[in-house]
Parts: sequence; structure tokens; C-alpha cells
Amino acid sequence: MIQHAPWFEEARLGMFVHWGLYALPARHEWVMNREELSVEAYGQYFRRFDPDLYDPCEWARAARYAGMKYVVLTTKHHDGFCLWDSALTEYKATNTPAGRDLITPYVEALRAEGLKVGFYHSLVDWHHPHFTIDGVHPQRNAADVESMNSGRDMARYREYLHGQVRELLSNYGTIDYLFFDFSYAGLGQEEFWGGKGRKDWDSEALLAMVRELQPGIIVNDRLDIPGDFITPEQYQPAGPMMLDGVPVTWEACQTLNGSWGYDRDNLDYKSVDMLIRMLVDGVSKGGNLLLNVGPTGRGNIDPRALASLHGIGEWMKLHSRAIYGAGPSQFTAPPDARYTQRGDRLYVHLFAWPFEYVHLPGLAGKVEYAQLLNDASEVFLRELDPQQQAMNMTPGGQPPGTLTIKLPVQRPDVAVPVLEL
Ligand code: H79
Repeated sequence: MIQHAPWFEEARLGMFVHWGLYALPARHEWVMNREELSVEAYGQYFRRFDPDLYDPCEWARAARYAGMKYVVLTTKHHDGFCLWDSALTEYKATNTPAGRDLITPYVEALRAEGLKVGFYHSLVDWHHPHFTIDGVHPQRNAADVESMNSGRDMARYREYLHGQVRELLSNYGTIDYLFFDFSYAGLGQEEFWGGKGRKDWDSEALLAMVRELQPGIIVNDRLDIPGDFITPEQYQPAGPMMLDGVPVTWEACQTLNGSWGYDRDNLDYKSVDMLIRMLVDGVSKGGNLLLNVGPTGRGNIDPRALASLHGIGEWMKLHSRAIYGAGPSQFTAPPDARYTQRGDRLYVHLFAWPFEYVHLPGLAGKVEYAQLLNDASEVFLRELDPQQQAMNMTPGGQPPGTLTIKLPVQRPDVAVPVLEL
């Protein structure tokens, strides 16, 4: 647990929002880099950024309906475009057709819905004139890279980075959460592609400033120095995450369809069932899920993403007490199931629906009462006759200490049925 922010692990589910100029090309937030668009070419989106449907109250309501407890918005992504009225750049929403600071209404909307306020801020900046270009591109040589970097001075970018973070943490009241993205020193092959890290950002000083401005804030782990929690990106860890043998606070960030920014033609949507299984899997291993939406260039969340959030909300309405404040259990779940535990309540999340019986190793004699969580209907704990078990007449062959629970034939019509013991 993060000592100064117990709310975080209690929350378990948050919403990531990737929103910026890349919503207009609508083909992944790395489009500037992937298609090697110059700052000039990318400028067409700056001149046309006109989010007439931007209503962060709607975002906040959608997040709350889905059972999310906090929201994290890209104040600036790698393209360098700023959603707030920074005094340190002209490359900001204020100077687009949007014509205003977009962060103020965002923080106000979250607070009005009782959600914790999170900022994402990119360390990488493809727009700033002093951010040095990394590495040797397959089509470039070292001399080209050096000439492209002539006149670039990372010290000046560093000053800009610190100044902008100071603005964000000074001008918008209490900020609960900060996600820096990202350091890529130490990934290997630095001699090939560079690799920026703590020296480039002056991470120690940056983090000290963050904590001084916002003593209650929690900060992720991508400054290339330790933070408050670690952030697996687009994968589910195999078990509780550990550092030097000690469990650490972690939060997986995941996309709906493989892209963070709005990606019109990407139809690789995860089903609601899969998203809920990912949430449950994470909580059973002690982690949070930060689930991303990428609003459109008009500022609304598109119907496909809204449908996912809605489906999650339907499930959370009935099952959130198996999620909020829950974590791993000391007991081992049977195949195709996950356990989450809160106090003396054990929750059995059934990813598959077996015929009649589910067998829970090691739980015999430990459970007083069991019910389906979705409708509080009792399910019977079954005593197995050892003689019949030996003859395979009962759903037996289970090792001693196994608790058997009798399930209805009809699987409850919810994404993931849960037993509460
Ligand atoms: O904002 C979302 C993504 O855009 C951003 N993080 C999430 C939250 C992100 N995308 N990719 N990454 C972070 C990691 C990218 C790593 C690579 Fe590379 C980019 C591998 C190859 C190009 C940088 C350069 C690291 C290695 C070489």
C-alpha cells in the first residue's frame, strides 16, 4: 500500500484518457513518429483542433458509471501539444480553434463527480526545438543525427519540462496522481537508438518538486528512478508484482482496441467479458487497472468505447464489492477461476461455468455460507461421502480439504459470475 494514498489500491479501477491532436488523423497517437510527419505537416491538426463536443462532465459520468474511481488525462503527449494554457509555449489548446484551457473544466468535472484527479505528462517531446533526436534510424546515419541535433540543448528542454510540471501542479488545485511517460534508458541497444533517462529529465529534482507542490500526490515509475507504483503497459503480470522479494503497488494500463489515441479503423476491441476478466485477474494479483479511452477530435467518447464502459458499469453495479479494496487471497483458485479477498470475504470469479459443481481446494470447513453475488441467492456447500467419493459416484476424486459447491445449471447472465463466501 502507498502509505500516503491508501485510496489508490482501494480504488482498483481508473480511466485513462488519451486526447490531443492525434485524435484528428485518428490512426494511433504515435502517428507523427510512425509516419515521420514534420512539425509543419503535423501543424494542420493544430490549426483544425476544434472539439465542439468536449464535455468533461460526460467523461466523468461515464467513468463513474463504469465504477472507476479516478481519471488520468494526457496534459501533453509525445507530440508536445498542451491541453492547458501554458505560459511556456504557444503550442497549446488556447491557440487552436478550441481557444481555451481544457484542463480547468476537466479537473472541475472530476471533482464534481467525486473522482480523483490524475495527470499524464509526456517526458518525450517531438515538438520542442531543444528535445534531442534519438539514435540512428535505419535510414539515417550517425552524422545525420548529429547534424539534426546541432543547436539542440537538452538543458533547455529540461527547464521547460520542469516549468510545465510546476504549472500543472500549481494552477489546478489538488492533483492526486501523476503518470510520467517515459524513460527508455537501460532497455539495451542505447548505442543504436539513444535512450533517455534520469539524467535527461533530472528526475531527482523533478520528483522533489512534484512532492513539494503536491504532498499527497502519487507518481508512477517512469522517471528512471523509483516512484510510488509500477506500470505494466498492455500486459497482465503472472502474479503479484515483486521488487526485491516484496510485493509492490502496481497498475496495469490497457487499451480497448490496441491504440491509446482515437483510432477510427481499428476494430480490435476487447469484449466487455474480456475487460472484466482482465480487471479481476489484476485484482486477484493485487493490481489496479487503468483502462484507456481515446475521445474523438470533437471531444466526445465514441459509441464503441461508451458501450464498453457501460458494460463494465453493469457488472460493477452488482460486483464492485469483490473489487474495491479487494486483493489476492492466500488460497489457490481452481482452474478457470480467480480469487479476490477483502477481510474474511472470499470471492470466486468463475471464468468458466462448470456443470453442477465447483471444487475449491483447501477450503473445507472454512466457509460458513455461500451465495451468488449478482442476486444474493444461496448456493449449497456440499458434504462429500468419502465412500462414494472413492467410488467416483459423487463429483469426487478431490483431495482432502476440498470444499464442493453446488451451482445452478443456469449460468447467471452476467459477464463473470461471482460466488461470495
Ligand atoms: O501513451 C501511451 C503510449 O503512447 C506510450 N505509453 C502509453 C501509456 C508508449 N507507447 N510506446 N511506448 C510507450 C513504449 C515504446 C517503445 C518503443 Fe522505442 C518506441 C520501442 C520502439 C520505439 C524508444 C525507442 C524505446 C525504444 C526505442
